[in-house]
Parts: sequence; structure tokens; C-alpha cells
Amino acid sequence: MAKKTFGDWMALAEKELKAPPESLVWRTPEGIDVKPLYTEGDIENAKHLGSLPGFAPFTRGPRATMYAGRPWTIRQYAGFSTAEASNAFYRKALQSGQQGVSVAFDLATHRGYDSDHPRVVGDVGKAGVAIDSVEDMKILFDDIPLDKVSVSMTMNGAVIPILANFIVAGEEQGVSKAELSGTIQNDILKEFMVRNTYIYPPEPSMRIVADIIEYTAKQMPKFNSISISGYHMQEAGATLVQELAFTLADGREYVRAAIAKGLNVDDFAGRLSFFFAIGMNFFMEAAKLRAARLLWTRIMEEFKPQKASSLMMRTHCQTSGVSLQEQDPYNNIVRTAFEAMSAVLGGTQSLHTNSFDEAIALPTDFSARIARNTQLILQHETGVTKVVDPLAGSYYVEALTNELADKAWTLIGEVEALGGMTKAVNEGLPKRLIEEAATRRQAAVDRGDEVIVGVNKYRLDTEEDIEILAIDNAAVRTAQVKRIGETKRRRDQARVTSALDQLGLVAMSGQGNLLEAAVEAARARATVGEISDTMRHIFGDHAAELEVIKDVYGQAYRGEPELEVLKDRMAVAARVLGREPRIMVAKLGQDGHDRGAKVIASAFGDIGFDVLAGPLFQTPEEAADLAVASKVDVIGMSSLAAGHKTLAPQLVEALKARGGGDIIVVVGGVIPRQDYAYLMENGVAAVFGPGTNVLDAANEVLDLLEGKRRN
Ligand code: SCD
Repeated sequence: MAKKTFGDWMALAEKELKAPPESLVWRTPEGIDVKPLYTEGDIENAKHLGSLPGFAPFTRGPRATMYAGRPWTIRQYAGFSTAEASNAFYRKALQSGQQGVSVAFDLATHRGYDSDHPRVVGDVGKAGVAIDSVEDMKILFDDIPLDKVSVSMTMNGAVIPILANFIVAGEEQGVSKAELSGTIQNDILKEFMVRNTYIYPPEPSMRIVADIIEYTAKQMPKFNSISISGYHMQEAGATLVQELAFTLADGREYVRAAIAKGLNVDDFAGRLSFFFAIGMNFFMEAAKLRAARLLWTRIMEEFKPQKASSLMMRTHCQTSGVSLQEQDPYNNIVRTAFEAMSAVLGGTQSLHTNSFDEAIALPTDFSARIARNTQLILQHETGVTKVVDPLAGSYYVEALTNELADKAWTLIGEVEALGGMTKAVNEGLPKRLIEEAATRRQAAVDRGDEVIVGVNKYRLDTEEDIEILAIDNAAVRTAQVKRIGETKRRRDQARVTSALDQLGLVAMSGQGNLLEAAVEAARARATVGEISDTMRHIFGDHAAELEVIKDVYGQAYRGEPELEVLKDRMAVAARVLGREPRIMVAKLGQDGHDRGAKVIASAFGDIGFDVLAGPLFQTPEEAADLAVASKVDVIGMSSLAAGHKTLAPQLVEALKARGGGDIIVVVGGVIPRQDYAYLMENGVAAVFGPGTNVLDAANEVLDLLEGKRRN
């Protein structure tokens, strides 16, 4: 029988479909047209084929034997409440099959504030563990041998005091810094773009990154100096091409900064590491990791390293937080398992699987166990570890690898044309593109173009509450404040002052290494806040420019009845008020997760509200001042870091105290249903949990405004 051709298939497909097969093409948010069939012809021009794992360009994996030789590290990101509570959690997790530690710090620590600082009352111990000094750090790793267990620390803003405290905690555990293995995130550029836990302006922040690379290259050979992260970009709404391109462009910028400091590329490149998100686009995510390794080798070749390891990308992955849903939350177990499989097929070195309740609250012991076991089952039961890069040769995956690499390379070129990533970040290009993508996606979900099971399709009639972990924020704060007091009483104050003065000198002069100086201050028991403030006084605080994008959400709904009806209602409200209804979108406390706030601000703007985007990191009192002065009708407080029960009632009180008691307060974000009643009893008019349709929210806000006028 004659061999069938692609043309034969097209004809047969058209007959079967009763439509041209092109109608099945799926255009992804990356602008990639995924076809229903891939054949040899799709990879004819792909230049990356034919390589082997363990060799440049590492498309097929950084190690020759990959998981057949050693499986990826099961490394669950966790931390909450006090150092004692987090330590107990880590020890139990390690006994139950977890293979590495990954510390989540609370937002106060991220932003360089001690737990007794008035700006962080709602944040202490909430979305991570509170660490104020070496005393806390020692408790955090009590009975966890730092020469054996590798420790990742997600820290970027207060990276100098935290790494210094870790080094000193190791010393006092009898482990020299040369023996410490692990990773510090230390990736500040993406903080300016999407994550917002920065402290200082970009220039001194880049110096901090370079100082850490220098210090670890010279003194901590087993430690990864940075985790160049795309994860938070995807969480903020980036497409996979954007995530890939901006992460690699960040990496290139850090290499340049380290070389500018006088380092030889081979002395540090082997200890640069990466971090990506793995979302629901199963094959594309696996292809993304393959493309990332390919492109990183291409970038590093420019620096002419001698060692092969300098060209090698090693990465951690985390399953996607934004893909988790509040509705029918057990579905999240399934989502996470698919994402984990995709990460593994893409060849990750280390993996975090999210707990199913993370769209609602902090993981419980139960949900954390399922998340960990998802990986243990993958490693032990599915056989995926036995073969290196099993997707290689798939027409589809190889074509995707090629296309993602090409598209990302083009975007990297645009960043280069602007003068590199620091300049692109200053200019706002990545942030703008990511926010546009996020808003477009929200519209696609709200319209039902993108199906999310249990959210915009197959929704349950009644949702059952699930058990959640709540942190007694006030108790954590009291315990921390007490320990800070004890530490300060016992320390040699003259030694602390002299060490901080020396750190200040290093910061001011531009000479010497900031981490080196901070280690001495940490030994003397200077706190995280004191070390951060010493540098703050010299470097200053970074204040982000707020920009709300326009006409992306509205465009997606152009001409559709749902939006038109709402706009008519808006017009009536505007006539009654004599101006457009004014809403202030507020972020309170140290919670910098602003994707939701930005999407709401831009969608509400397109709907016809006069939107005021409040600055990040406001206290409830500052937000109330701004709202009253700006005569807003509504405040939409967005909370993703579990501070809502403290901060929302404080905001309501602060408004009343300023004569703004008639301003309607609504709260949106990661709010457990269990907390709705408490918030409503404390003056909140409506709560919009995860998965809320933006048009529904806008209608409800209008109901509230109309109700207020009637009363
Ligand atoms: C590996 N090894 C092998 C091998 N595979 N040896 C022989 N044969 C094989 N097949 C060796 C490696 O060379 C290495 O030794 C050792 O085994 C460990 O392997 P690894 O692959 O380096 O794994 P690991 O130590 O786990 O390191 C993985 C990374 C590291 C390099 C990626 O940077 C890391 O752990 N990152 C985690 C980051 C993280 O947890 N981030 C959380 C972020 P040598 O080292 O001697 O070579 C959370 C976050 O931001 C959440 C969101 C938010 O908060 O906003």
C-alpha cells in the first residue's frame, strides 16, 4: 500500500470534520498556533535536534543520566508563624519523604522590617515565617543538619541580612560556610517587575546581587548564589514566552553585573540557578524547560566560558499557583499532578507541588502530605524516572521547543535593544506586557473562552468549606517582640554599633562586600531590621510608579451585551453622582501581590469607573487618608497574603475616624469563605473571593452604590 501523505491526512480530516482542519488550530496566549497534527515536516528546520543529555546545549537535560541516576529533589516551599512552628513542620516533612528544605519568609522579613515595626502589624508570621535575628534562624534549623540538607531561601529584598543570618546559624551549628549547600533567590529584577518585595532602588539592588554572587563564588562553593525566577512572572499573568524571555534576559543581566565586579565567568556561572512556573499547558510547559536550557547555553556562550558547567541551566519548578481554584478545591490535586508530570518531563532538578488549598489559605498538614506524595508517587510508581527526556523526538514537543525558543529569542532581542533588562525594567516594558497578558486572560476566563472546571463551567451548586490553617498573627507578633527584646538585652551593643557602622561604610563607599560586612553584624546579633535600615539610610527606598493599563479588558468584551448593560448602569450612576463613580484599589501592609489589584483597576477603568490605584505597602490609616482626600465612593482592598482579618477592620475604623464612614469597603483576593462573616461584621460590604467574574463584581459594587443612595 502506498505511504499516505500529509495531503491525504488533510483530505481525510476534512471529510471527518466536515470543515477544514485549520479550523481546529488553537491559538495560545503566546501567539503559537497549535495544530491538530504534527509530522516530520514540522521539525525539518529545527536546528536544536540531535543533542544528548549532559552535553551543551543541554536541551535534553543538564545531567547525562538525569533521574535514572538521581531523581529530582522534592523541595516543598513552606514556612509560617514562628521559627519553632516552621522547624517542626520541616522536620516532619523531611521524615516523610521531602528531600530539601525551602523557606517561605513572612512579608515583614521580606521587606526588611523587624516584627515589632508598626508598619507590619498585619503581616508578621502570616504568609511565611518571621525571622528577626540569628536567634530565630538557629531555631528554624534546629536538628536539621545544614551540611546534609540543602536549604533554599526565597529572599530578595532583605537578602543581605537573611543570608548573613543563615551563614552564622550554620557556623553556630558547627557547619562552615564552605559546606553549606542550598540556594538564595536573590533575584531583584523580577521583584521590580512583578513580585514587589524590593526595598532599595534598582542600582544598589543590583550591587547587592553582585556582592552575593562574589561572596558565594569565593567562600561558598556548594551554594547557588541566585535563583533567576520566571515563576512570579507567570503568576502575574505572563505568557510562557514572556516568562522565558524575561527570565533569561534577567540572567544575562546578572552575569554582566558579576563580570563588571571583576569576577571570572567560570568562577560563578556554574552556581547560577533558575526557577520556573509550570502551568496547565502540559506539553508547552515541558517544551519551555527544554527551550530554556537551549537558550541559556546560547546566551552564556557570549561570555566565552571554559567550563561546560558554565553553559548549563539547572532549574527548580513550582506548579502554578494561579491555576489553583477556590471552587471545588479538590480539583487542584489533579491540576497539580498534571503540572508536576509536565515539570518532570521537561527535566526539572527540583520541584515544589502546591497544596490543593493554597488558593484559599496556608496548607494544612493534610494538604501538604498530598502535595508531597504527588511527587513521591511520580518518583516511585510511574516509571517516569527511568528514561532520560522521554519526550524527545515527539514532532509536537520538538516543534514547540523550537517555536518557543524562537519567539523568546525575539523578545530577548527587544530587551537588548532597550539596553538590557535593568533599562527595560526601568522603562516598564516587561511589567506592561505582563499586565496586558494578565488582563487579556481574565477577560478570556470571564467570557468562558478559557474553561476552568468548577469555576466557569461545571460549577457546584453548593461549595463545602474545607479545613484551613489559620495563624494567630497577634500571638506570633507578641512572641517575636519578646525575643527581639531578649536578644537586644543580651548582646554587646558596642559590637553591634561598630558592625553596623562598618556595613554603612561599605554601602556608602561602594568598596568591599555588603554580605561580608553583614555577616559580622549578624554574629553580633544585629537584627534584620537594623541591617536593612543601615542600608536603607544610604540607598533609599524604592517607590514604584503606578500605571494602570487601558482598553485590554474592554476590548475583549467590545459590543457584547453584558458590558453594554453594565455601561448603561454606569452612565446612570454617573448622572446621579454628577461624576463617574470613583473607586480606589488599595493594597495594604507588605503584600505586594498586585496582579489582582492591577487587573481589577484596569477592568473597572474600562467599565467606566474613575479608578485610583493606591500605592503599595500602605498602612490602613494612610489608605484612609488618601481615600477621604480623593473623595472616593468605594475602596476595593485586595489581599493575597492573609492579612485581611487584621487590615480590613482597621481600614474601616480609620475611615470612620476621618469622616469617611460612608465609603463602601469591599475586599477581594485570597479570602477563605470562613472569614466572610467576620469581615462583614466588621464593616466590609462585600467579599470577592478567587474566581470572581469581574463584571459580576462591578455589578455588585453598583448595587451597593445604588443601595447607599436609597438609604
Ligand atoms: C543530580 N546530581 C547528580 C545527578 N543529578 N549526580 C549524579 N547523577 C545524576 N543524575 C547531583 C548534582 O550535581 C548536585 O550535586 C546534587 O546531585 C543535587 O542535585 P541538583 O540537581 O543540583 O538539585 P538541588 O540540590 O535540589 O538543586 C536544584 C537547584 C537549586 C539547582 C535548582 O537552585 C534549588 O534547589 N532551587 C530551589 C529553589 C526554591 O526552592 N525556590 C522556591 C521559590 P552538586 O551540587 O555537587 O553538583 C518559592 C517561591 O518563590 C514561591 C512564590 C512566592 O513566594 O512568591
